[in-house]
Parts: sequence; structure tokens; C-alpha cells
Amino acid sequence: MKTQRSAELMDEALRLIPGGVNSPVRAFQAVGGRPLFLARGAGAHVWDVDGNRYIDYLGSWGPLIAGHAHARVVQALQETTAQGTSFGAPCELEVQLARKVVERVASVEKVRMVNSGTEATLSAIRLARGATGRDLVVKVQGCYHGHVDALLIQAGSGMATLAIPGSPGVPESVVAQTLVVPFNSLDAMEQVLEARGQEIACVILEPIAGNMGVIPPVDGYLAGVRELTSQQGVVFILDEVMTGFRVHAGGAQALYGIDPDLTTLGKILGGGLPVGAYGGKAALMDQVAPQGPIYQAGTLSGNPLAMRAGLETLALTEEPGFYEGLEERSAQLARGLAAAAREAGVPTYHTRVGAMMCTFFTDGPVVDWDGAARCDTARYAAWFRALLKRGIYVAPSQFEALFVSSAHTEADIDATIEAAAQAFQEN
Ligand code: KE4
Repeated sequence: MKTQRSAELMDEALRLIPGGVNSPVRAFQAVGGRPLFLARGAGAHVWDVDGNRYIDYLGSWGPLIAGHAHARVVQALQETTAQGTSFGAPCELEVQLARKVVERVASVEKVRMVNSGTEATLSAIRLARGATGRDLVVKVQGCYHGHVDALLIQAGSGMATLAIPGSPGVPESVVAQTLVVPFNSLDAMEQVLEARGQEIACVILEPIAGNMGVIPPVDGYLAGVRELTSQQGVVFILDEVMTGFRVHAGGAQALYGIDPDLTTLGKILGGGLPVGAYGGKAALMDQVAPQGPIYQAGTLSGNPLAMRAGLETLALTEEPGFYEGLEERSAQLARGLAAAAREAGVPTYHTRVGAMMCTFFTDGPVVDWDGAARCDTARYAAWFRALLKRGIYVAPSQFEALFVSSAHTEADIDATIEAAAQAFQEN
């Protein structure tokens, strides 16, 4: 496989950009080799700068649930761009997307647009702290919520991949205000809330952990956290940046019947353009400036391009049979991967919720970070490289998710299973 042009670009990128990338997990440090520079995407496929084609299961880390460069999204962006890209003033498109979020996400009565998932979670935490007058934050080990100081403590995703226990630059004083509990342990959550509930502003967690591989909540966990946080007057923040509009039309909260106080969104909400959002009960959201005193702002928040890409993408997910088709393809892929690993005698543990899944290289089960940390990451890396050379692009880290889009065809899935079987056999 020719990768000469990617190599040349990476040489130059390393001279200009830290690690040659604008986000650490893209650097392939967890899987070895050098990152490919991608040039084009169409549907379920991407091409690198050397012209190699891949079936893509990264989908830009989740946003492209309708595939790359969907004709309707491209058309919508062309129309909107021609009208101007940003005004720094209210636009109708912001009202339209806000209306769509309120319609689709049951717990959200009001919503504020920002430019990334990180901005969404940092704003939601500030709102929780401002509304409760409390300082402490509870997060779950292995969950990742963006590079927010208060949450870069035993975070998942790039942090787990790069094994950074908590990043330098995060002051001790900030770390001291964040309490960390394991995922899927109601006991641990109960203990921390019983002990310090009156000092705790919020609990934030991913309803389905997607940044330590994909780990579903065990039965009763989310409802239990809801109950415990309500008892203590603690704001329950569901980080649906990844799960929102992916695992269900109404997100994980619809799938599991959970009513959080705040929800953070991103990725699919922007359809591939930079968008994040936080929303929830009006009584909370009305405390955000300029309606209330809790400040948060952004030059490009709600910009028309991102709003339009989000609206078009969400409209595509409302097409008849969209989620049913996604479920069918995802189940087909998950079954095929598990069978191929079994056939090859490779110890793996497979998880899936809707169109996000993970192949853990461990005999499992994996219900929390400790389980995920037992994975043979070297074996995952070898599998990743074996897939890549067969034209299949999955996440360059064991601690990420594999995403299926509506653009993946049965033929793509079959080809992927075949390549995975060879890759399992090879390693
Ligand atoms: P961004 O700031 O990257 O838009 O969103 C942060 C974030 C918040 N919450 C959840 C549940 C997330 O998964 C993320 C970001 N996800 C990672 C991949 N797992 C982004 C990829 C990257 O960091 O390059």
C-alpha cells in the first residue's frame, strides 16, 4: 500500500503542529505506524492522499451517521454558504435547530449552542455549579468529556490511549474538586453522594461509555444514578455528545428512559461541522446569560453553516427506516466480527449499542475501566494495522468506538467481516 504522500505530509506536519495532528488520538501512537492523511470521503468510504480507499468506521469519531459528503448535506451547505457564513447575530437556523433538539431530546426544554463537545460539558458544569452554589464534580473513570480541566482526571479516549493519568497543567486545586468513581457501580456512586452530596454540584457521565471502548450501562445503573442525584439535589448531566441521535432518535436517554437535568450534545448535531450544545430543564437553562447570571459565550456559536449541516443530518435520520437499517447493518457487522474472532481463536469481548460497537481484545467481560484496561492493546494495534492494509479503517485505539453509518451497505459489511477474519487469523 503506497503511503508516500501521507509520509511527506506528516514530515511537514511534525514541523508545524504538535505531534503533527490537531487532536492527539489521530496520531496513531496507540497503534503504531504513521497516520494517513485523508483527502476525500463519500458515503461509507474515504480515500487517503495516496489514493487508497477504505471502508470507514470512524466517521469523524461519530458525526457522520449519514456517511461522508451526503448530497443533501453538501447541497444545504452550498446554499447556506452563498448567503454568508457567520453574522455574530441571531439567525433563523439557530431557532430551527434548537426547536429540533427540544423536539427530539425529551429532557431538553431549552438549549444553548456552542462549538464543540468540550465547550458543551465545561458550560454544563459551570451551570451546575452556579445553580447549586456547590463546587464538587463527580465523573466516571474512563469516561471522556473533552479536554475540560475539571474532567481531565483519569479520562478515557485519547487520555486513556496515551495513558495520561490526568494532564499536566491541570492545577491540584481543580483536581481536588473532582471525585472519580468507576462506571457501572451504584455502590461507589452512592458512597460518594452519601458522603459529600451536599458539596457536589453535578454528576457527569456518558450513558453508554464510548471512550474506553463501548461499554453499555448495566441494568438499573442509570436509573439508580438518577435517583441518587435527585435525593441529594445534585445536577445529573448526561453527556450524549457521542450517543445523541446515534443509539436512538432521542439519544440514550430515550433508549433507557432516563430524565437527566442537563444533556450535552455534539458530533451528529453538527453533521460534521463544529457544533456542541447543552440543554435541559428551563429552570436551569434560564440561569445562563444573558437571561441569567451564569456566563458563557462564543463568536461562532450557532453559526448558520453548522446549524444547516446539523438540520440536514437530523432530517436524514428521520427518513423512514433510518434507525432500523442502521440497527440491521450494525448487528450484522457485530455478529460477523464475533464469529470471525471465535473462528480464529482470538480472545475477544464484543459490545454494541445500536450503531456503536467495540471489539475488546480480552476475554472479558468489560463493564468498567478496569476491565477495559486488561485489554491486549498490542494485539488490537496489530489487528488495526492488518485491517488498514485490507482497506478497512477503524479507530486507531482500543479505547474508542466503531461507528456504522446509513451509507454502509451489506457489501461493505461483508467485505469488512472477511477482512477482519483474515486480520484475526494473521494475529
Ligand atoms: P469535542 O470537544 O472533541 O467535540 O467533544 C468532546 C467529547 C465530549 N463527550 C464525549 C462523550 C466525547 O466522546 C467527546 C469527544 N470524543 C472523542 C473521541 N472519542 C473525540 C476525538 C478526538 O479527541 O479527536
